[in-house]
Amino acid sequence: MKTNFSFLFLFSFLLFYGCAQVDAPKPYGVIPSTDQVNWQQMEYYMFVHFGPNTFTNVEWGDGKEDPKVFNPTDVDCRQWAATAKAAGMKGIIITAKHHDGFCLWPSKYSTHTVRESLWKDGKGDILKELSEACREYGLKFGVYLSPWDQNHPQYGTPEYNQVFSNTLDEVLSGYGEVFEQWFDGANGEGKDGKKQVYDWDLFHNTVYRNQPHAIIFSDVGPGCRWMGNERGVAGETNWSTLNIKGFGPGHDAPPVEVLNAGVQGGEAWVPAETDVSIRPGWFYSPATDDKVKSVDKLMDIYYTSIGRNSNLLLNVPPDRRGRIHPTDSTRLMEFRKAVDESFANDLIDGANITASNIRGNSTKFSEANLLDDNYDTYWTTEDNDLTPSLEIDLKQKQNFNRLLLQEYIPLGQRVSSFEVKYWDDTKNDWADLTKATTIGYKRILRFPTISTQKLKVSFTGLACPVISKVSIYNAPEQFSGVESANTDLKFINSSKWKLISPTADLSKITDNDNTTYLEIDKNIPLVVDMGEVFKVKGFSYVPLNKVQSSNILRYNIYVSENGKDWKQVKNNAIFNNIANNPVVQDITLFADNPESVRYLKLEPIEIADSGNKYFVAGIKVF
Ligand code: FUL
Repeated sequence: MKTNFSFLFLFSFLLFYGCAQVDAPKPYGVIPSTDQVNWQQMEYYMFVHFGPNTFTNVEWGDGKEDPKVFNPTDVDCRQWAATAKAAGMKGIIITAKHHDGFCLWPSKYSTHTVRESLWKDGKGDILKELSEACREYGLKFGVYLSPWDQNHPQYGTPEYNQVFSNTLDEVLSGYGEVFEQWFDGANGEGKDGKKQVYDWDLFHNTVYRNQPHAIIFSDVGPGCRWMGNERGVAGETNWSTLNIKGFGPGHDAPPVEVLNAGVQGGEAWVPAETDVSIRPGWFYSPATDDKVKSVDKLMDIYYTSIGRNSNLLLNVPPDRRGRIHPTDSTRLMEFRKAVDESFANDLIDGANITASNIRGNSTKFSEANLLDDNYDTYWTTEDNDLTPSLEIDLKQKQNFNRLLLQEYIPLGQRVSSFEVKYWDDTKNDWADLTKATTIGYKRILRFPTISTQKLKVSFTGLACPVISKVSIYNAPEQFSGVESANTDLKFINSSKWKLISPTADLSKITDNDNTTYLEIDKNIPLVVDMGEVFKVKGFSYVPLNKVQSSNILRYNIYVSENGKDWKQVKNNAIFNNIANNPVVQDITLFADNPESVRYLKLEPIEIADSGNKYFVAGIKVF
């Protein structure tokens, strides 16, 4: 009896001592701050674009709008918060001030605010109502503030930086905790064409002085980064690290391809955030009521954002009442249901996992940690084992089509690639299933449904992999999701069209294929002859679907009945936000009284990438 007891004691001591002796791996490269880890775990939150543009059908107001255009009839920020909560989101970021300079709170540093509007007789404050609603619903509150301000009289002078810093100070001290400060890098002209050199150090200091835990978003962080497009597609390879020295937001940002993929071994931890709108534009317009993204499209975005090591900031713009439109809220609930159903049942529960190596053979780092729901426990290996693998035995044949992996990012992003094989009964051997590059905080792979009992995941790390979670799901099959075309517009048949200028193949812009396009010299206008006179309301310009490429930014439009006498109907007009969001631009020329038109001339003035050529992937006339 006595001997047994001592033996047990010795055994427990050795076991404990043995475990305690094995140290965790050292962090690899740069690592996230605790605030960045907490932020990454939010995964999904709402963007709200609201302001004068909600009422004027434009994406970028020019700051000359009468503040009285902002006149929502029934603002209900609690409805926004309730919707976000029910959608499974963790917070809301609001456009407190967009490029038109209009402040959604009664700022003492501006005369272009809700105070000057008719809403609540000028006594309202959207930031107050929304921050309170977020607290009530247990959501985090964040703010978007555009340094570019086309209204402020001091924009373009050295004094403006202090004005903007005061404005920030006001917002960040007046409404409780702010989890994210969203800085739009856009830096256009202000009144009288004045340009501004932003004082980012001043702005950042103001944020951290007021909100030490806030994550600062910009093209280059420092808290998190823009991932390079507004389509919702983060890089298949997506490092949370980036080289930032010598770069800045806006004009000074690294190329979009770099933002999309991050930089392996980059000098700072600046994880990706995917900002994308549930509608084609960022602001509400009745014209997009029938263009709310489908559940399939949203699911696709889920996989290309959250499933690719990025947070998802989904924009849901309130309508002219100041409420989330029923179509959008219904879609959000359907989307949540689709996500919940896809990830309801983790088939790995109860599986046997055998690792090729366990660090110090310690239970502290064993495969069992992959199965629990504690992010802070993980499986890892000896330092020198950069290519370990996991064999997963599901104990019986299962059907599945998704694999989810999570690295424990407090020790850095370490996995550079991984391969997945399945056990093929018919061949009695392992067969290739899929492979990918980075994992990061979360990676979800989709593949056609497979039926097998065993799976093998082989990693290649820059340092020994540190994996917190592996999950396997059989999600209902998804479509890739294509946005529906605008069915409202009646387009003129192009079979009799001729291209007057340039001399080129017309079919490239009439074939409804957005991947075929013309590349035209900037000084040559696009002139189309429709073959006969039609009553015309407007036209659609289909840009090439590639961010910051040679799409037309500013343009003139002329129309003619005979090809000799031209009438200018647009002068120095702008395809708003086309650099970052190159979606089809439907432009109304004659809203109420369609005019007789046979010839259309599109004359580019400025190209989105400032180049000398421009792209046209399609032209339609309605
Ligand atoms: C861009 C802006 O120009 C758009 O209007 C929108 O606010 C988007 C989120 O950021 O840079």
